[in-house]
Amino acid sequence: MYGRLPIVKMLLVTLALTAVISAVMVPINWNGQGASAEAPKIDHLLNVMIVLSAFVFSLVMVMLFYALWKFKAKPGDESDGEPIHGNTRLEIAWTLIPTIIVLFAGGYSWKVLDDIEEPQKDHLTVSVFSQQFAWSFAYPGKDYAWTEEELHVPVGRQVHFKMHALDVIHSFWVPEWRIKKDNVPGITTTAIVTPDKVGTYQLVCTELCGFGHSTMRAKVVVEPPGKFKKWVEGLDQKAPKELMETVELDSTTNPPDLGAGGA
Ligand SMILES: [Cu+2]
Repeated sequence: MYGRLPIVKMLLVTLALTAVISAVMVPINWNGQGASAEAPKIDHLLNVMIVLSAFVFSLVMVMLFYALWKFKAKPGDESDGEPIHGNTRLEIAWTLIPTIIVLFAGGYSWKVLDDIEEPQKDHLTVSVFSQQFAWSFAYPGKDYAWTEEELHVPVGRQVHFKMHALDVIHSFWVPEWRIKKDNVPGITTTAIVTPDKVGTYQLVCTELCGFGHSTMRAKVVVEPPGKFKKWVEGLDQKAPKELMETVELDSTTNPPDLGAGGA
């Protein structure tokens, strides 16, 4: 028989390998500059996932190389392998460990999502309209001041972007904000973002939506509240009737109330 597996040694090697991989991968700035209150939480979540993945990868590699080294047939050994059937301890381990990892990853992600989507009382609502291949935006009050190709938002205030796709599926993404949300014809989806750095960014469509997809961008300006207010007041276009009709027609489905349940 095999004798006892050096489980403690294998585990130590696994942990050491996990530490080495994590030390290389975690310091890398995968998402670039962050410019929202949500960004650090999402970046931290990504780092936690990297460490978990490094652990799983290391565990598999250590067991694979141990098996290759330990159970390699001697030269000239033509005999059959040992007739074995099942290994209860091993099966419990390979069921339990992944279950714990997946439940932890799911629970932690849930907590982060719940956290960053917590609505603030003083939030600003902006309607986003996407169509092949352009973005436009409507602001509340004053008959919905409307603007094309340029989005302004105040710094330090939570914004609820209500998304309306006019033709096919598009996706709203400002890399520095981290948040990404599909715009789906027929329903209203909502992205919740709290921009926390003044600056100019780019809104990118991240859903392949046709020939002009790669050009479907808009300028995003995050500015102090006073400047933002002036800018909105200076807009002279009103949202076209057809656009406001989609707002009424689209059913509000998102974000679903976490924990609301129901059949
Ligand atoms: Cu698009």
